[in-house]
Amino acid sequence: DVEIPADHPRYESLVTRHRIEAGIEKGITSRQGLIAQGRGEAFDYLLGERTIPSARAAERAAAALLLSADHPVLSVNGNVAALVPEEIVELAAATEADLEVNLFNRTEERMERIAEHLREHGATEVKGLAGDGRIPGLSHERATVDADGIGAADVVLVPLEDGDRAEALASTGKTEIVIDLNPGSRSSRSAAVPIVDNIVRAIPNVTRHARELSDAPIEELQYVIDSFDREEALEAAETAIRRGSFDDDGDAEADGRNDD
Ligand code: PTJ
Repeated sequence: DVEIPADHPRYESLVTRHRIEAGIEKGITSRQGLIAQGRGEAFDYLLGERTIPSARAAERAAAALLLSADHPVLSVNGNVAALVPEEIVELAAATEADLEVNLFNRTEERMERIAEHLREHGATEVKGLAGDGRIPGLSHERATVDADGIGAADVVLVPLEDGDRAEALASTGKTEIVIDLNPGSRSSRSAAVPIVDNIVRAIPNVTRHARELSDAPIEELQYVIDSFDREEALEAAETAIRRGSFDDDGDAEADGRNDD
């Protein structure tokens, strides 16, 4: 194992990267997951590796949506399982949502390993292995879902999703919450609630909001949902990326983020 000194200026980012590597070694993350992580890191760096205010609002709206749903489902892929296994199980418990393993590159082996990994982190029931439902408009493997999971859901959280699938899922009329650091991705653009934040920060934040809102009346949940403006949030994220971590001269801020 690589030892990462806790005082390294980019500690969080290096730990996250290492978790993806470990996920590949364990057979839960795909090699494409590494590429996806690299892309995410670049956006996160430009965002200043922090939760911007518009993402915080999206995270609160996501919590309210999950709490007010009849059948919420949290979709788990190879990157999610590697990065936030315990945290996603906690979010499912806090919002009474189903967990469903749903892979872009579906193999039975990886499906089973991820389900097992989630159980090791406290999940009692993990859906996805039945694969008896389909998302319309997608070719074979990528369309597969559980009929009584994502197939029957009214609200679905899809973190780090491929754009094609995010669009197809949104067009089924389900309310889609996406976590994606790229505000310009088709996934972010097709979501009712796009959360432009690193999943390692986003999931615990949504859980915290869900706990805060757990006793709230439905009117208050609806108010939180209605006051969230997706266009405004996407624009705020894009603006933050364009100028966030650079000063007026175009130099990176001297805060250590450039050290590696
Ligand atoms: O495990 P599988 O087979 O389901 O495959 C999962 C991946 C992620 C490989 C697959 O869905 C894929 O290829 O996704 P994309 O098209 O690379 O999209 C992933 C998006 O997530 C990109 O826009 C990244 O910027 C973003 N992203 C990557 N890492 C993070 C992230 N967003 C938030 N937090 C991250 N840590």
